Amino acid sequence: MEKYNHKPIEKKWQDIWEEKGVFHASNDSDKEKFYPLVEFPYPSGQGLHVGHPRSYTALDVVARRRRLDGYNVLYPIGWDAFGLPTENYAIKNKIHPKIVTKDNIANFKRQLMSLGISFDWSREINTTDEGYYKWTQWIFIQLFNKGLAYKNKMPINWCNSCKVGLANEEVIQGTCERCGGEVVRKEKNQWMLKITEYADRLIDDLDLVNYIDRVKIQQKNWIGRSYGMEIKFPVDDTSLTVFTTRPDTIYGATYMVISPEHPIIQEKSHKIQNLDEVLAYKEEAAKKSEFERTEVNTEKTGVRVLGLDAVNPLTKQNIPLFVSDYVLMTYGTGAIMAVPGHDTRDHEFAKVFDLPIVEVVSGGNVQEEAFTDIDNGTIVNSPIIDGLSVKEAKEKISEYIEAQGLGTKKVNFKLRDWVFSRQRYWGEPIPLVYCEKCGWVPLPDSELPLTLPEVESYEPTDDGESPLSKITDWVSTTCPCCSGPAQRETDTMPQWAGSSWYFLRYADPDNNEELASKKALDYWMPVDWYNGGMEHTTLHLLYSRFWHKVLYDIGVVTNPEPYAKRTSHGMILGENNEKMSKSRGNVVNPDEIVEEYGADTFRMYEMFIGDFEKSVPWSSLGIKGCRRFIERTWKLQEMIREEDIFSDKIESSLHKTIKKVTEDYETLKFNTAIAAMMSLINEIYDIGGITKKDYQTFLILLNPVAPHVTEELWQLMGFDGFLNEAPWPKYDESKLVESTIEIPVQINGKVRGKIVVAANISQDEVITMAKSDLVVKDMLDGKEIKKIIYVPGKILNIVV
Ligand code: ANZ
Ligand code: ZN
Repeated sequence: MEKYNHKPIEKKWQDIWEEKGVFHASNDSDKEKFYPLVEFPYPSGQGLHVGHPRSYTALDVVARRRRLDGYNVLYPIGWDAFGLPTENYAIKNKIHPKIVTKDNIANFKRQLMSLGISFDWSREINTTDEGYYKWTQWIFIQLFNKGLAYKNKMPINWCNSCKVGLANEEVIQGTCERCGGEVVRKEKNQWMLKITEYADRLIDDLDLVNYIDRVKIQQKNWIGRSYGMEIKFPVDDTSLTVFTTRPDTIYGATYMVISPEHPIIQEKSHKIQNLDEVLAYKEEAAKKSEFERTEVNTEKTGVRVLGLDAVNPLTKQNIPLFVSDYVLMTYGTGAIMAVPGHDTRDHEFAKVFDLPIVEVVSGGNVQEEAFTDIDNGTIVNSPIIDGLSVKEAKEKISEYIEAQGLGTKKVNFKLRDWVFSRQRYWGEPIPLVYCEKCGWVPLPDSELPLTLPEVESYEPTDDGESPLSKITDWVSTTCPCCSGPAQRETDTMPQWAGSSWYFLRYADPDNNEELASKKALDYWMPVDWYNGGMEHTTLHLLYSRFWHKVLYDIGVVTNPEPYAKRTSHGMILGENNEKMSKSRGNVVNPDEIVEEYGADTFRMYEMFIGDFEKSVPWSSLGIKGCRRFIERTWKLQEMIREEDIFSDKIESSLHKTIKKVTEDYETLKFNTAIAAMMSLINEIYDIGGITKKDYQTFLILLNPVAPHVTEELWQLMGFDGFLNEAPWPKYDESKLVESTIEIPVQINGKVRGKIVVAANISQDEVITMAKSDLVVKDMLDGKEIKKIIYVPGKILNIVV
C-alpha cells in the first residue's frame, strides 16, 4: 500500500470531474431537481478567507449527498464583482478595475477549484460581464416602468472621504462602513427604489418560507411594522399630525416635539419669535447621524418654539412645542406627542427642560423613570379609558379619536426606500436618459447593455458627481422618445444590484434574449436551500426578495419567494477567538492548509470545527486530528477481511452511523456526523478488520465531506464505476438496536460477573446464562435463591 499522499490524488480527481463535467446540471432531466445556493463571493484582492469554504463546503456536502440520492443538482457559483474596494484599488494603482477584477477572479477560482467543491463551473457568472449586467439594467427599467424607481432630492448620508452617498445600512454608528470616516447629511438628487411599497408582503410572505427563526426575526425587525395612529394636534391656526403607537397615553402628552427639519418651521417662520435660535439648532442637528440622534441615554437637547401654541386635543390644555433632534423627519410624520411618564426619551427630555410628567398608566414611579411596561399596568388620569389595560385602552381610545375626527389608525414602517444611486465608476450604468421634453426615458431593449465607457480617472468629482459625468460625449445622446438632445444618467447602481437576482441567471446563464428562459426558471426555481452569513440577513436578503416579487408581479418568475429555505453559518475566528484580520496578523491562508494537509482534510476540518451556526475559533490541532482520521480511512485498505464475522460485529454500529450521517448532513450537524464516523472507524480498528462491502458503505458516507480520497479508494478497491454515481446507503431500522448487551450480575448487591447476552433476552434465559458463568455458578453453589431482580438490559441481581 502506498502512503497517503493528498496532492496527486486531489489533482487527479479534480481534473477528472472537470473534464467529464461530472457536476454539470442538466436543464432537461426527468430527475427531481435540487438547487442549493451559497452567497457568491466578492473577489477581493485578499483572496479566499477560511470563512468562505465553511458555507461552500456545507452545501457541497448536502449537494453531493443529494446527487447520490438521485437528484438533479444545480450547485452554482459566480462573482459579485462590482464595488468599491476594487475601484479604490484601481484608483490607487491606476489599473482598470476590469483588470483588477479579472486577476482577483482568477485567483479565487484557482483557490475554490483546489477545494474540490462540486460547483457547476459551466454556469459561472460575473456581475460585471456585459452579458450579465444587461439584465440588471433591464430589471431596473422594469422597476422604472412600474413606477418603483424615482429620483428625489433628499438628505443622504455622505462620506467626505469616499465622496459617496451611502445607504443607511452602510453607516455604522455614524461612520462610513468602508473607510470608517465621518458621515454627514447632504442633500442630493438620488435614484430611489420603492421597496416600501412591498413592506407588507416582505413581512407576510415570510410565512411561505422555511428560514431559521433568527433570520425571520431580523427581516421583520428591519422592516419594522408598527401599528398606531396619526392624531391631529391644534397648533396656532393649523394643526400638526403626530404618529403614536400609544394613543392610550394621550392624556399624558404634556408637550409636543417636532423634528428640526419639519416644514412648519418654514411655513410659520414669521410667527416664530425665536426663529434664529431654532434655525441655529437645525444647523447643529444636521451634523449628527440618525444613530446619534435617536440613541437613548444621550443628553437630550432642543429649543422651545416660541409663538406657536399647541393644544392637547383631549385634555384641551395648552402644551409647549419643542424642536429636538431626537425626532426624525424620516419616520412617521416628523412630529410626536411627548409622554414623559411612559416614554424613555421623552422622560429624559422632560427632565432637562423641567416639563410636567403625568402618570397615565399606573405601576411605576413616573417621576423617577418612564413606566413602559405595556402588559402590566392600569390606565389612570384618563377620563374615557380609566381602569382599562393598555391593550383595551388602545382599542377604545382609537375608536373614540376616529369618531371625533381627531385622527386615524395608521401602520408605519421603519423600512425606507432604497437609495439606489452611486456617484461611482465601477457599477452598472443606469440605463436612462433625461430629455427636456420627455423627462426621464429608459433605453430601448435593443440598446442594452449600456456599457461602461472608458474614463481617464475613476475618481468622483469633488462636488460628488460620478466620474462618468466628465465624459461629455458619452453623456450627450439623443432621446429614444423624440430623438431630440438628451443627457445620460451618470450615476451607477449600488453593489447590491447584481446580487439581487443572480440566482435566476444560474438557471440559464448564456441566454441573450431573456434574463433566463421561462422553462429553465420554472424548472429550477425556487432555490431549495440558501446558506449565507448573518451579515446579509437584512439587506441582501430583503433586496433580492423585493426584486423577485417585482419580477413575480410582471410574470417573469412564477414563485412569490426566491428561497424556500435559508440557513446561516457562524464566523470562523482566529485561534485567539478574535476576528481574523490582516491588522491582527491572525489570518489563516486556505492555500497553505490545502498544500500541507490537503483539501479533504481542510474540508473535513471546516465541517468538524464546531456547531455550524455558531462562531468558532480556528485550531491547528483540530486540523491534525482530521488528517489522522483520513489516514486511518486510507489504511483500512489493508484491513479487508472476507469472513462475515467482521461484518456481524459492526452491523448495528454501521446502520446507526448511516442513520446519523444521513440525518446530520441534512440538519447541518456536520460535526456530529463526522464524530460518528470517527467512532465507527475506532470500532473497526478494535475488531481488527472490515469486509469489502462495509468499507464500500463507509466510503460513500464519508464521500460528501472528503470526496477525493474516497473516490480514489473506491477505484483502488475495484468497486464498480465512480463513487459519485453510487447510491446513497440505506439503513435497516431493525438493525439499529444493539444485538448483544453486557449485563452485570450481582449477588447480594455485589457485582460478581458479567455476561454477554442477546439484547432481547427474557428473564428466564438471563438466569440460565448467569448460572453458566463459572464465578457466579460457584457462588450460587449450594445456596438457596431467595429473590431475583432483573432490570431488562441493565442488571441482574440475585439474593441468596
Ligand atoms: C407617544 C408615546 C407614548 C410613544 C409612549 C411611545 C411610548 P415605533 O414602535 O418604533 O414605531 N415617534 C414617532 N415618530 C417619531 C419620529 N419621527 N422620531 C422619533 N420618535 C418618533 O415607535 C413609535 C413611537 O416613537 C411613537 O409613539 C412616538 O412616541 C415615537 F408611552 O407616541 B410614541
Ligand atoms: Zn424626448
